[in-house]
Amino acid sequence: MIEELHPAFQTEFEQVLARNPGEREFHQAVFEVMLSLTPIAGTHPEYASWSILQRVCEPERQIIFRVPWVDDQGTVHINRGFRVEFNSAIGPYKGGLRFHPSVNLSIVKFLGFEQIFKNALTGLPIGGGKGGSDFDPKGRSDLEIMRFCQSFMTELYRHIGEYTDVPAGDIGVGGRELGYLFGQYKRITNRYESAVLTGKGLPWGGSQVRTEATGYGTVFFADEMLKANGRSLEGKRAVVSGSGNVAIYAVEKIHQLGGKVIACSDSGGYIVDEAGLDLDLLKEIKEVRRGRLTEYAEARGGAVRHITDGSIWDVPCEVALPCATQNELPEAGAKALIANGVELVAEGANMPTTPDAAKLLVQAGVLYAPGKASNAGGVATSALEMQQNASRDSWSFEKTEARLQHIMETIHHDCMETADKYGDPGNYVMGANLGGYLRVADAMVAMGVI
Ligand code: NDP
Ligand code: 2IT
Repeated sequence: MIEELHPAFQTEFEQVLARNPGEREFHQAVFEVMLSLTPIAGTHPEYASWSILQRVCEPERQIIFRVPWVDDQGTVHINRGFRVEFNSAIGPYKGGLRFHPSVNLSIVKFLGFEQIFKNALTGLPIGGGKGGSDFDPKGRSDLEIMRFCQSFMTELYRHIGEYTDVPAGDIGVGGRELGYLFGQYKRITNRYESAVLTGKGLPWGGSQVRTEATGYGTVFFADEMLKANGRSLEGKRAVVSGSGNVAIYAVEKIHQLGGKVIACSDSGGYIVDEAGLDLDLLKEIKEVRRGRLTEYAEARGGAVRHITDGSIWDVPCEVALPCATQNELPEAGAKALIANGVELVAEGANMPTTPDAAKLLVQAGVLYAPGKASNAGGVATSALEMQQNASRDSWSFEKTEARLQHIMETIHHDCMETADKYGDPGNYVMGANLGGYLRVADAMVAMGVI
């Protein structure tokens, strides 16, 4: 694996392996970025002399804390909380909180590392960070969720702030959780510091379009990729994995742009609805009832298949958007997609495609966008929420969506331009990683060794 890297970066990668043993996802994320730096190996002596790459790979601060809470039966539970403040060269740390039993330091670090470059690509002044907990919200009552969020914030509050670190949602953290988190922050600090968190509800400092932003942004990006190749979403069959926040609004925007989404999934399996997903039903089940996709199949009767074995990537489609979680699209999935004639894969999730799968897609000529570029609409709209909070303003849905679309078009343009300039036209992975890296590295050089 390491031989694929330019010799100039091999020692750095070996150091990352040695300093962060066992952190598989973090290694994967670092490797992908280092691979994309090949065209600048040896071209920026100031990066080498300031040890930019080594510093980028070492978080500025890592916080791990105990989160005790009491369930409805009076039993005490102990979870682990994380916040990795990775890089603040271009702005306060910014990135979501994930509540999922699989959360560990490696996962938080891979997410925080990717966030650095994603946030730089938005063109907005936000650094990179990520956090979360191994807490499992499934099956918990509202009161249990509230008590957990309050306990989590009782430690986190001392580390965050409008000018320091601004968390938001991610898997398992949405409007409900952010409400409890913001309430506890406000109570402890006695400050109505709106821009300390994003993804807030509209009546208390939230932004229009933030709920929709990641899914919409991913589809705007996919649309740009198709347009750049003389194609469009009109009439395309699409498959979207996941059925959470990102997936639901990716489905909505695909339908608005004339495509048809025929399959989505949750951790219990996937559904195929050849008529096109019924979005109202999906929202009712997932956003209101917090239910399972089996309920969708039950409600639609025999017309819909719920499949618990096999893979959603076996469903033939032209457009595939992985919007669930990391490494959910493996080599076998890529092979199935290619065999069925997929034209485009754009990542709504973070690092959903394994390195082997990504290689196959690119070799097969599939248009392939990494999450850093294609899912940046969520965090970009978070930065727009911070702007509105700072100016005590609130923008219309139309204005905010137009800003989001423009940002996604600009990211697409910048990725293309970087890939062209560095000799690999059409390579969105290289364009995103290298483009984001150069912005952060130049800021780090300007600020000296800190
Ligand atoms: P949600 O919690 O709203 O939804 C997650 C969805 O993915 C659910 O359908 C869930 O199924 C499924 N899922 C999660 N983990 C697994 C797993 N291990 N195996 C199978 N299915 C799984 O999260 P989001 O929609 O917010 O996030 C989805 C992805 O998008 C993540 O990778 C996140 O990092 C990324 N992202 C999110 C942004 C945002 O603004 N929210 C911004 C940019 C990226 P189930 O309910 O059964 O667990
Ligand atoms: O992965 C991501 O970009 C997010 N979960 C959103 C982060 C944010 O701060 O809005």
